[in-house]
Amino acid sequence: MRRIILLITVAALVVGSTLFVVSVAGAHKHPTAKAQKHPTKTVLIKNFRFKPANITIKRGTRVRWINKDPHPHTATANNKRSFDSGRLGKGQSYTHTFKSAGKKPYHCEIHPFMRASVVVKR
Ligand SMILES: [Cu+2]
Repeated sequence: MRRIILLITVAALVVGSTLFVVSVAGAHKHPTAKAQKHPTKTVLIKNFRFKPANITIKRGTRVRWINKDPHPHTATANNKRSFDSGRLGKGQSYTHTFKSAGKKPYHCEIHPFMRASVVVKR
């Protein structure tokens, strides 16, 4: 009887530690690798403004716009082709990865006075 209890205890320890090692390894690998591949910059849309309005980033950077206003907004490239968030409701966000260098002016389609830009460096 004692042997059985001992065996069960050992088995439980082995399974438990294996699960622990796997979960720790998994938790470590994933976000780090992803974050290094595409660093992310956040632009808030608040009080009818893009904050910060002008940002400079490196090529390959992801920009994430988050609408903090209770009103809908968009983040739309002035040329309409490079990127367009579409209508973002309260709390919604849109992400775009900038792959080519240059100055990318953009605005809000609903409130055209809301203007801002992203400068992408090589
Ligand atoms: Cu707007």
